[in-house]
Amino acid sequence: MPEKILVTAALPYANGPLHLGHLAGAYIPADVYVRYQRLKGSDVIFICGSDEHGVPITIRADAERIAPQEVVDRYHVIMKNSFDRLGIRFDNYSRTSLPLHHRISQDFFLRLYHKGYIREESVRQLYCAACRRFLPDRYIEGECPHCHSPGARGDLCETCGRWLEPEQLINPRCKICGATPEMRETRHWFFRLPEFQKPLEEWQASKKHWKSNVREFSSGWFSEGLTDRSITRDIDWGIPVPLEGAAGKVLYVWFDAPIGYISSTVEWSQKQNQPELWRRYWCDPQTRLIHFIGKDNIVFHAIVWPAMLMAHGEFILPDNIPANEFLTIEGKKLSTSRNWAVWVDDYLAVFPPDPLRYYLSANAPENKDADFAWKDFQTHNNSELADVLGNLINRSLAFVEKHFEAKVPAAGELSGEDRAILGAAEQATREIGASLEDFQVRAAVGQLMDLARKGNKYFNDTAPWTTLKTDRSRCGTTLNTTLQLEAALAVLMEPFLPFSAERLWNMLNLPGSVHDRLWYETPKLRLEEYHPLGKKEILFQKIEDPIIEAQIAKLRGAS
Ligand code: B3M
Ligand code: ZN
Repeated sequence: MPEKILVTAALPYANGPLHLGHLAGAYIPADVYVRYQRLKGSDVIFICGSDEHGVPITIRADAERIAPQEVVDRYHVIMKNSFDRLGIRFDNYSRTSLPLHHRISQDFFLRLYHKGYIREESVRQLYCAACRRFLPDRYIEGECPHCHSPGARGDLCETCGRWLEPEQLINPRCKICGATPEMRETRHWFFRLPEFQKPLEEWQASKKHWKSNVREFSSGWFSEGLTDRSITRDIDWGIPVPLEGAAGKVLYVWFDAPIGYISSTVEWSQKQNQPELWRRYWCDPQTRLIHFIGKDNIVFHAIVWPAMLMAHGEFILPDNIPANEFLTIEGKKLSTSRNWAVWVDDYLAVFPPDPLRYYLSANAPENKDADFAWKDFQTHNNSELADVLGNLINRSLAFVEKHFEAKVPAAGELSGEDRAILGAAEQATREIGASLEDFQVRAAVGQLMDLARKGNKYFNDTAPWTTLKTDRSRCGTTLNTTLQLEAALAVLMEPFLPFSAERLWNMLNLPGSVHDRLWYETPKLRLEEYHPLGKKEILFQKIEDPIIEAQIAKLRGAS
């Protein structure tokens, strides 16, 4: 039985286009992992969607003086399109403003409510009399009580990184109109998180295989002691609280967003005309549920959401939460408000997707923050993709075209070197697989490039341009072996470089699509003798200095 795996990537807020920080944190590693699992023949589905509620959306709508629905309609389409163009291939990309998601979230809330895990309480909250509304945390700004820097938000001080309650701010101000807000009484609903502290701790104790950032983060929360979490808000954009007398209250976005993983899976089943299919994943303890996220989402995925799932009782818990650290841009913290960011669509207007996928894999912020630098991107493209992988393919195919009528030469008896390089491909198949099973995309892509390096060394050492004149059969054997290696490389590069893998597949004139191959059959993949090759193309173009300099100037000019 193939392994059943349900992979999710954090639902991005539909309040702006995608940037490279998004990609490096969650989407590239998730897509690489899923593509590998598909090749492995696992029963895997990849689920995502736009997060369309919450203050991030209303802030953008207010800034543009348009309705929140217009904001999410616009960015949902933009993001979905960027994902497509990057080859991030979800099985379903949904959106949380769908009625289906509203209903599922309300049912989830009610089930917890009826089980006694949600309580109501009157609380005092900052209210802006000028705007005539209660102010969500992010609508309040003031001086941080800890480090005294100005401009701390009601939920967080970005300078010292401390979590805040709005009433702790010194000199709080309404972010919309600048007025000083006042305390008023309002009612909210709270999730009894402390009831799950013990089961959560026990559950996490069994997760020794999790990354240390997630485990350390959680144990910090556990030792401070979990507290009830408010799960409703006084804003007019969101999912209405499904209770009598709760008019004007909506579910807190972090309550409904993770439920989006379920509703997106339900939507996927409906699209397959098998409306109950989603249960095969969500309700089967054999399914491994894997959430790819950035580190700022750890508490919600490792603590609050599993507790919600425990409280609900019908669904599986996450098996793993590979959380990545942050991506800085040219050495500085990425900031969308200061426009210190590289936007995916701007990138795609100039470059193909694969070099970016490659660079963000080779330089993934797995265990510590990583930096995106345009020069470094250029170096990776030129001296690895073009000079190593591309060069091996290009010069061997050119050779076969010129001297063997573009047909796979017959292989004579294999030499030790021939067997060694084919053995290296077999070993790389296992090693890359093992790294990806362990969510180590960076190591995996390194192993891929090592294999290509070995291929070049093999080609140099066996010097077919010499044997061409001295021993044509040996020369043919070398080229045959090189082409077998390249067929293997096409499969092994597919998770990272899906577009180039398919092009290489076609250049080798192999049947069907590389996406339909099986990973562990890669070493057995054989090009027949005299098999005609397809049309040769340059797989990776070098990037010239002026192109990169223009990107750097653009980034600096825009900020
Ligand atoms: N939208 C935050 C973010 O984009 C949030 C993730 C939700 S995952 C359920 O970083
Ligand atoms: Zn502070």
